[in-house]
Amino acid sequence: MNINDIRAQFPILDTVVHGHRLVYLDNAATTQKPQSVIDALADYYSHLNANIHRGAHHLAAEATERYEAVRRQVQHFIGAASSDEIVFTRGTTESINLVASSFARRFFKGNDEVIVSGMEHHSDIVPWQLAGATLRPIPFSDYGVLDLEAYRGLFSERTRLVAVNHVSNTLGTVNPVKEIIDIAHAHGVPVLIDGAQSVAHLKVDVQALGCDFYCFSGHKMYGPMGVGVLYGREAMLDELPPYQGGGEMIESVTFERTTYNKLPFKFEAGTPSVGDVIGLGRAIDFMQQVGLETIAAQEDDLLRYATEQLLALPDVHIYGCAPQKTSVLSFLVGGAHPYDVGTLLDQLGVAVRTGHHCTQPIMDRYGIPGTVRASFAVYNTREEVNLFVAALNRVIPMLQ
Ligand code: C6P
Repeated sequence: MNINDIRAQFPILDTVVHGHRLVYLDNAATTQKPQSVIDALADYYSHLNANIHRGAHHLAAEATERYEAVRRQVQHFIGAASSDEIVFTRGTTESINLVASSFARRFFKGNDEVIVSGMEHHSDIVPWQLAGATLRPIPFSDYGVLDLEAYRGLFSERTRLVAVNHVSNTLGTVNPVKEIIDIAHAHGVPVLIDGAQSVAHLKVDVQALGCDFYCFSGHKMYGPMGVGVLYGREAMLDELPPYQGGGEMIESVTFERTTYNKLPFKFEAGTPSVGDVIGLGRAIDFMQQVGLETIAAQEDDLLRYATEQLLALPDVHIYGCAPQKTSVLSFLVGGAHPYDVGTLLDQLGVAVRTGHHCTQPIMDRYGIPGTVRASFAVYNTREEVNLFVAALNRVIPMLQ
């Protein structure tokens, strides 16, 4: 599939913004959706809408089958051993909150510590604080590389879990999660991986990694908003108490006592977002049709090309220069506030994200208020990078 064929599948890319053709470089916030995903949502509500697992009628049976088929599809997509290990959630944030809440109730004893990286998203910081843990952050270098020696020194008898991202949404660093997991397991400590920024860019195999939990969001991988995944190793999920109570997660209910459903339904209380799950299945189809290698190669090329162009500009400082990096380019222009840069770029049709990107500890680490962040997806082109750099060249003099 060539890039024009890929782009033709994304109707939103034809949008005109302030008189310019949209150059969408905010893919780490959310990717755009191919027509097949948009059609899947319309088709679901036009022909299939029913509550699942409950009704005896044709639509309910068909919707249930389609929903459960996506569970098996996700299982194979990330290499899980069983579809019982795939729990549908609203997204990465809900997946991590689920684990934090249930894991703490099962395993916390008081004075509990969770090791996180210094480059975590707030979604992998705050749920642990809410659960009562003290956080022990792994420091990272100016380049944005985690200090694994310091990591080894963070373990204590109070360490209950390690929770780190696979790819940093702000620095683009691809973290050495296999090594991080092996070190934690040598201490008998389970590991949660925040995969929000990795599943759309790298081949993920949860069994090869050996992680205990892996979390991601549909909307960052060409799928709909409102759906995400929690992968949990079956033995681990079996140990955890339910997160929310309600329909579907029970086996039997009396006023005296409730028993819980088997996996994965124990963790799926209430009516799920059935159409969005079906849309997520189409998004995985899309990624597999294009090919994960093609996606990675295209994004790596764009990242390299854009980095070279930005390094040639006066007064531009890039944050995050790890040797293993993907898709994300964070930078500042002189002393200009990132919001000003982003607003001016928007006037020229270029969509980037500005601010702390829900990673305030990273900003504190560098002593900056935020960054401007360009992030790439498979439908972006070198021509768009040229438009972005040309726009920056127009913006920079306005900021002085
Ligand atoms: N990062 C960004 O622009 P949700 O919102 O639940 O889909 O994903 C949360 C999340 C968790 N971890 C990482 C590493 C993430 O990047 C995100 C979402 C977006 O960078 C929105 S702040």
